Amino acid sequence: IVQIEDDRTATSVEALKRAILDNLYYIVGTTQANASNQEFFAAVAYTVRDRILARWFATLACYKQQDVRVVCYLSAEFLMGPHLANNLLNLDLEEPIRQAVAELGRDLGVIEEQESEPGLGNGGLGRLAACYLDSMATLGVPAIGYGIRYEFGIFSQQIRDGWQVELTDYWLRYGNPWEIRHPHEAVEVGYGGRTEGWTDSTGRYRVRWVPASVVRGVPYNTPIVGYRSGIANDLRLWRSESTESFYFDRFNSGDYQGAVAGKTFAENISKVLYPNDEEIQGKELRLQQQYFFTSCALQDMIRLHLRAGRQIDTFHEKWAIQLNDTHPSIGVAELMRLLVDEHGLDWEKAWEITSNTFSYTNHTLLPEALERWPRPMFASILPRHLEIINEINARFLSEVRKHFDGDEARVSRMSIIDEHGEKFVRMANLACVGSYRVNGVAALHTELLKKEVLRDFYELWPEKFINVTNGVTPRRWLAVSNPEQSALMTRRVGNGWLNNLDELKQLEGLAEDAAFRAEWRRVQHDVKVRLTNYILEATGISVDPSSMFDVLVKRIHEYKRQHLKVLHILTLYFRLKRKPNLEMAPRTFLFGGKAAPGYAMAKLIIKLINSVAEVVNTDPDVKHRLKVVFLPDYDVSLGQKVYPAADLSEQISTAGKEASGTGNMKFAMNGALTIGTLDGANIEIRDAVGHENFFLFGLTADQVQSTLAQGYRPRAIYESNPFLREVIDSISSGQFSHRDQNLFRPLLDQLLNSDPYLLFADYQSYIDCQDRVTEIYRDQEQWSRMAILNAARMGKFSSDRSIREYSENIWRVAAITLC
Ligand code: 26V
Repeated sequence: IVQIEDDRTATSVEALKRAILDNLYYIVGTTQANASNQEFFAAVAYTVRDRILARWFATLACYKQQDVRVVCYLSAEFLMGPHLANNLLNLDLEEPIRQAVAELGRDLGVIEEQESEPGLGNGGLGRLAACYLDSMATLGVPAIGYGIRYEFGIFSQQIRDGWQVELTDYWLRYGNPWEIRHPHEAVEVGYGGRTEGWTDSTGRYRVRWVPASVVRGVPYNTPIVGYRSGIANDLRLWRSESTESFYFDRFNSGDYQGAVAGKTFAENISKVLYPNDEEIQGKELRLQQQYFFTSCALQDMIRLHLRAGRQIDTFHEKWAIQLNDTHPSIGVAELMRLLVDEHGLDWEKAWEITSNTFSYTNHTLLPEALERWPRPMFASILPRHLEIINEINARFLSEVRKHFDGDEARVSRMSIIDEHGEKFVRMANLACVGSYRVNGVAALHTELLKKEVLRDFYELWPEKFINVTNGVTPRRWLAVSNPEQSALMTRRVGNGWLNNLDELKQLEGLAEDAAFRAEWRRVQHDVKVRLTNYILEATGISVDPSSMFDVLVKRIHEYKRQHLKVLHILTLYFRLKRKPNLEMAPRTFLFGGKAAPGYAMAKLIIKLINSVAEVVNTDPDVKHRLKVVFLPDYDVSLGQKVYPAADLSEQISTAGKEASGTGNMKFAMNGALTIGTLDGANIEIRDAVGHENFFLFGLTADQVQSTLAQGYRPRAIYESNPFLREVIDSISSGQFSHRDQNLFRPLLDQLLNSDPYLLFADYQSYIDCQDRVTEIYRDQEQWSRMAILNAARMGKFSSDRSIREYSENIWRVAAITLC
């Protein structure tokens, strides 16, 4: 290795200035005087990337040399958020870059704001994948993230007349300085066609798949830098492109125009991320996407495996594949196809390899979110895979029959093919059968998987099931997003918490230190002023930074119960209407989140929030004691602004519905107090921070079940609770919809007649709990004590802990240090 301190590696302020100007001129193609902030951002990003490349190559060389098992995290979504600030922190380049940028006449904060975030995910699941990449690079876990380089990420959201409007997210408009395209590592992926038998030279019967069309997958690599670990792992996202011979038969018959039309099909596959929508179920393009990136990933691993001089039959010793939900679970059949059809292994050996390679993480208990593909559609897109799945299924079901003699009802429930009426391929069943570990994402969630959703599989293979509670990275979610509080904590306990979050335990004692509490509140106030300015700019609404910031940000879904929060706001509103001089500490209610474009009820909830905001914010009787704000276009960047400023974190899903939640962790780490149900990871957060430092309300998951089983009648609750009645009646009277009594009818009818998420059952408990919140908030000293204890006790919820558990209990990989 040639060691040269040059403009691409040196980190003195002078060298960084030269490097930025050099990149601005020769790569971006502009001059310092003419460069927009956007162009300047690109030059800074290239300057940082240059300083990553050496570690990137060293990391790969080191993995090769130590011959380690590599984790491949397969995920249809990676919700990375902007890279620059995070890379600067992890590389310890923040101060020299800040100074270099300043000396070139620009402000680093302004430059960072130029980066358009890669929104290649919907929410929790995609953001979890991003936190896990950060932790793997920090801990030195050899890892590759595999996914799709969508040209359009999650839509961006505008609010017009209170309604959500979706716009496309063309995040690549100004280019992407972080990625490097590797066309020489492209692979081919087939679709459709037929299968045929043949006999190989040893006389063995083999099957070959003759696809009708083939697309090319081209990898784009983005470095994932660990926090001061010297390590940079790879995120490999695949773009679909057309091959020269997309429609073989059309080329052969001279139909050049028709053949070129195939480009559209190929280029469509990586075009756009699907929003979590009821309507994805059964969409051909979605299955084509899933197969596309999964096949690309597996071919890439096999290529790397063989290139390292290894035999194919040791594949499972060197690769651990984590399936992030069922989206990549077609990989079980694809690896079998590659091993049996392409590499000539016999079925038993191939199955031993496959079933010792995959593990599956489940992320949802909602039955409507479990993936199933209509069998005819599956057969037309992946005919060979259906044959393979049938063979896997036949062998599996005979094992089930052996184990549970004669229990045909169980056999039919466990079958990978749903044989009732219209037939389906059940992807969760395929994932369970093909994996050596299956995990849920919080203790309650894993218990419910074992008891309900995957009960049959648990009874057959109890040893496969394990819990790994989610975590979030304290680098992005504390250090990058909340520099003020981070600095305060570091002044008191040093900076060891950045890669050992348990060290914040040392703050516990300071909860009793009045001077520290005062400092804590000063910092919190500054952070709230920062958000206040943003809110004014983004919405035109001015809020009071000394009011309580009560925040509910997450995807809009009925089970998350944003509308329960609305019932609370209106309850307070009518108290003020009855007694305009009532003493009430001012509260600012902040909402944010996207509704799936096809999810009418979620969109109506957004309209309801905005309609209530319009009335409450302008009512002179309220005298600014209540402010309701819907922040448009909630994404990672906005999350980074919101979590630090929150006083109260709303985690109010119906118990038993939220698999884990991860926003709950981001809030508490930043010192917000939680009001929440016993759902998902809330339960573990409450145990960690202390029951006395958490506002608990609502039915338990068991009580939810029994309430529904006993014939739940929400209308009876409405009739017997005058406050609830007043709120519901006011909405139906048109008080918030310019007298239109029909606008919110679908929502109200559902609540009164079925209320599947039990808002009415939890209403009074929620209101009473909110009144306790109000009471405690009046005592700022007490509130600060509780906030400090929350922040101090969140060590368990660092994604570093989660990744250690995956490494030890599932992947059996050892972290390495650089050689
Ligand atoms: C998918 C779908 C698809 C069709 C119908 C509506 C619907 C609703 C939800 C989903 C969820 C997809 C999986 C997901 O994002 N799960 C989230 O994963 C997080 C990370 O483990 C976890 O914290 C959240 O609780 C969980 O909802």
